[in-house]
Amino acid sequence: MKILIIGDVNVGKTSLINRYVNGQFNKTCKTTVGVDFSLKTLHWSDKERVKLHLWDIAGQERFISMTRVYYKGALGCMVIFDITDSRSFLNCRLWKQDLDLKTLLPNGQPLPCILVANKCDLSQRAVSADSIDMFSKANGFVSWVETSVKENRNVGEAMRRLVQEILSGQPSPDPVLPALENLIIHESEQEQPRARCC
Ligand SMILES: Nc1nc2c(ncn2[C@@H]2O[C@H](COP(=O)(O)OP(=O)(O)OP(=O)(O)O)[C@@H](O)[C@H]2O)c(=O)[nH]1
Ligand SMILES: [Mg+2]
Repeated sequence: MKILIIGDVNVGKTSLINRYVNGQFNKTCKTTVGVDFSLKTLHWSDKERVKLHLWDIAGQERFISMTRVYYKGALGCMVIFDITDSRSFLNCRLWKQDLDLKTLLPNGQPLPCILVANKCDLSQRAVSADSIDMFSKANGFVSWVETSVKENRNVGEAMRRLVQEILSGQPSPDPVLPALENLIIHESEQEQPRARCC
């Protein structure tokens, strides 16, 4: 399942992925150039796993018009901002517009997209919960969540919520959509170790 992580420069996209995938946080993180990829297997339930392909798109990429290529085939998206930086918050509208302009699910619906208010460990907040709530509804986000990648608050919850939205996507007569079901790997279907020959 391909998931996009987008938002302005310095909001914490790479840090969030690093926390989610490796359980680590670095105070100094190099700015991303282009795009990075990470893989994570999410244990969805006792018997089901979901393989996540996380695409970490550099904040600068909104100006470079390569995003259409990066967005291709994605099933969900996180748009992240820094809660101490109101410009990064307002720019989430531009990210969402860019996404909606260039992507559609196989059933013709827009991609489920969650708004993530990061760095909530910092005291100098520039955006209130009420404005985030209004903004989230006005711009068609499925929901929003406050995170601190630094203190590991709500990172896993945000991803789970997004995956839940993706998996509960509207049923459609489109023959491509049943493929959504195939995103879940049942434990009993795990690859058995193969007898090696030669
Ligand atoms: N206090 C605090 N700092 C954070 C948090 N998340 C990330 N940071 C810091 O924010 C800075 C930028 O983080 P990155 O993950 O590189 O940001 P990015 O969104 O990937 O930026 P680009 O790759 O340039 O688009 C780094 O110094 C991180 O350590 C957080 O939750 N709290
Ligand atoms: Mg980055």
